[in-house]
Amino acid sequence: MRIERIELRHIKMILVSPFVTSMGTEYDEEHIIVKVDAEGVTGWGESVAEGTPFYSYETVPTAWHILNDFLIPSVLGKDLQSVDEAIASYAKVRGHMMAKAGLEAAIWDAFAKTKGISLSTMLGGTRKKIDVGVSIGIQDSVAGLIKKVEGYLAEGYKRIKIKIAPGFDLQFVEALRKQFPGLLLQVDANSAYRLEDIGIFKKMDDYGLLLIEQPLGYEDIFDHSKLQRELKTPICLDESIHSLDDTRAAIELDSCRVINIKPGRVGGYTESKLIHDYCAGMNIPVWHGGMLESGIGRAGNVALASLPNFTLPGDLSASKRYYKEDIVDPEFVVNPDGTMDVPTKPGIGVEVNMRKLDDVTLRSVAQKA
Ligand code: OSB
Ligand code: MG
Repeated sequence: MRIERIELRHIKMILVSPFVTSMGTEYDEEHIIVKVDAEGVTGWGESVAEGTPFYSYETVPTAWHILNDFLIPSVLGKDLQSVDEAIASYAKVRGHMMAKAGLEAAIWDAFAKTKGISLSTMLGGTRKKIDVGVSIGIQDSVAGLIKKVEGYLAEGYKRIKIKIAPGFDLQFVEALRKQFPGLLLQVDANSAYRLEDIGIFKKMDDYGLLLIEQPLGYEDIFDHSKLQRELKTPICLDESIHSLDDTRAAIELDSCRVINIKPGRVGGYTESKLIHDYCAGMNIPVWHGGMLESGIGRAGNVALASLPNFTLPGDLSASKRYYKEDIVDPEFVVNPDGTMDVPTKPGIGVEVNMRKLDDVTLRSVAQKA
């Protein structure tokens, strides 16, 4: 498959409501859309580097630079036989996982379309529907949170995740558990605590949470092992995991008992699959995280989440939970039973709506072979 042209688009989409976490408040989401043209097929990917370096050191400008100056030139004009060959051509670039994942996703899509199969099939997916949950930002009040949760449960969502931060934690967990005794509930701290805060987690340990996501440092594996040792509730790592090697370290040290897989954080679907397979062999459940993607990124993520060891519901919610209008047709919806359909058409299986994509594009650049 000869790579003839690659286009980048810096997009900005306004969230339906501000997303508040321990890292700050997001009103909109900036990402990069990657479009690869290759012998009559078009592959689409989304790089989830954000406008700010608060979740990850990568930002839209750093990912744009790495894509434009290093990754794209390494694959442009090549007649690629496989996704692995594309990855090998830029393997000497260190880090910048979100930049790499955006390009890799577009190449996966183009290959799947060339073969006429869905991305789910090409990745080894085994499910036609996946279980989905919703990630809720920090709310002003307990009453407000309960109302939000009621709304999402009525839409079918199978699992609720709430963001926590010091001072905005136990009261919310306690209130939700009281109101919804059987609720599948988990929390995400985005690295807002230190090991000295163990007392808070010991209290949280009694509320039957599915997991506690990334309580400590965003690169830490060691202190999490000390915390996990003191808790019944599984710790799940997000920010600290950038590769299969990080995953092995975290599992072998018992730093966590669940892994959140985000392709953007680990450099793409290929590394995600390696982590998925390793965890399957170690009896470690995985689930698919989210980065408030547009429908382009979401489509590939839903395909990845159809692999067998994604046994916990993902942060893969309906398009309308994030944006008034998505940039793909059809938009992603949640079925009343809390599942989402895995697209079956070739590649990512949804059409990019060019008019809507143009509306959210701030700037673009293209390179031709
Ligand atoms: O930590 O999982 C996270 C969004 C942006 C950055 C980090 C995170 C999140 C979410 C949202 O929790 C998940 C979603 O896309 O629904
Ligand atoms: Mg997280």
